Amino acid sequence: MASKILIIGACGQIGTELTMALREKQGKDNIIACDIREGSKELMASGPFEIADATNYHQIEDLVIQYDIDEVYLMAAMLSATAEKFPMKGWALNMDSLFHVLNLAKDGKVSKVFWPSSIAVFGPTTPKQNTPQTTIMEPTTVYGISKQAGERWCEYYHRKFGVDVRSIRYPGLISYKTLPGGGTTDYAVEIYHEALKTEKYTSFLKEDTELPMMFMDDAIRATISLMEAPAENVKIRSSYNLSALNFTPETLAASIQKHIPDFEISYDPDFRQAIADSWPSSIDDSAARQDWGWRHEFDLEKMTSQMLEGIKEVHH
Ligand code: AKB
Repeated sequence: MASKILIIGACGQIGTELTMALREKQGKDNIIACDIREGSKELMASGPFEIADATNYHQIEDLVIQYDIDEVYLMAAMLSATAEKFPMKGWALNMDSLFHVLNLAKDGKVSKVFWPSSIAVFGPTTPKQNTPQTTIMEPTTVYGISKQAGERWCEYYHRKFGVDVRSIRYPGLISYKTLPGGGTTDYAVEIYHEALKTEKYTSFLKEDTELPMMFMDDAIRATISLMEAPAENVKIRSSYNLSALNFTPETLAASIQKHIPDFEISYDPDFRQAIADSWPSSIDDSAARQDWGWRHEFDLEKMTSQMLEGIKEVHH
């Protein structure tokens, strides 16, 4: 029998596509989507949806009982740029929601948990190129501190209580179906929309700021394959490094210019530059490749073609 899955934060950038992909794979009635507000028309029409606040333990527990949930994907979070503006709110959302889900698993109410971490767990003292799985981690953002603490708690709950929790340190995620909100890597999505709309974009990061990135299809495939991996293959219970591409605003603009020759980029860095400067430029993900067979499929050229086509189809 297919597992019953609850996706918390189902209307966000990752949640929307994860919900659709899992519904396609496991049947729409086995995937219960919830969020604090309604999402895209496509998501709302695709299967069961409930309004719930990730920081309210009882609301989440009620859904787990009502739908007899086996697995929870906790995708609700406040991202890096917004959390710098609302530190206490960011900390509360990111940590409270995680404890609720870990405690449900510890008490035997759900059997498996997915929780997303991020490259934001790293900081300025971390080796910047090909950042190892295990290395110095001194994050300097509220979001990064919450993700690093979250990783420690995931590993603790696994070691101490046997909780089957699995996690990925996502790089910046590029998608066309749902916009990201409040992240430092969001420029790499906005740029495609503006290229199609006005043939111009002003980047809030400098031209040579290199960051690890990934196309959403790869991220969804990675997430589902980590969750499907036999438990004994999941050797890391904090969070796995995951990598696909690394690029700068300048290289991204050049890949768009191959399709839209008149596209122009300019630069006006803001507070997000300091956040980006504290993160790695590239990531060593050999543990994920070895333990559960991770391979990325999208390179920069393939992603740019797909993004431009996808945005035209969905938004124009
Ligand atoms: C952000 O920019 O905050 C996120 C992330 C890298 O976790 N996209």
